[in-house]
Amino acid sequence: MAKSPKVLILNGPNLNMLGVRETAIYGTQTLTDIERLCLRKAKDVGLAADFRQSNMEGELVTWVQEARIKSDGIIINPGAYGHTSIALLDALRMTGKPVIELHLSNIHRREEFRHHTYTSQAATGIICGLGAHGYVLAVEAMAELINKKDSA
Ligand code: CA2
Repeated sequence: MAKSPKVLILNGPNLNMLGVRETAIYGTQTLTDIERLCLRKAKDVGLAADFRQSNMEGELVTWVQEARIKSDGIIINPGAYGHTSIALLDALRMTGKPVIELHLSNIHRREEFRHHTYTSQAATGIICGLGAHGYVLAVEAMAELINKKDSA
């Protein structure tokens, strides 16, 4: 049987604190709850998911670099690094893989400094404001992007 295509799901700084504080903005689900949702949906749509979180920019950059060889697509909630990290943008651009950027909150309805994200310049598509469900939608969309590429 052929191996399932692989999606790397990355989470940036402070997302390990989900469900603990600021639940009015980010919801009550923990990152572990979200991981479970993603793994279940990935299985449904025939993807193998690798779900990770880091508070360190360099570690995220290294994981994105590795995805060039190890993964077929990347879903990333870059957290605040989305607003600041040209390094992450450069790494995402280098992958040549479909990239979905995702934010739990609607960053455009929040403080002005959250309206711009560098990383979105490398994204095939962006989801924001749909809470944890955004991750499920992103996995579904990623399966379509990968399958479309395979049949092209
Ligand atoms: O809405 C999102 O998913 C964000 O990427 C979350 C980031 C924020 O900096 C972005 O602007 C939008 C924050 C990560 C979560 O931070 C927490 C802080 C306290 C308690 C729980 C999470």
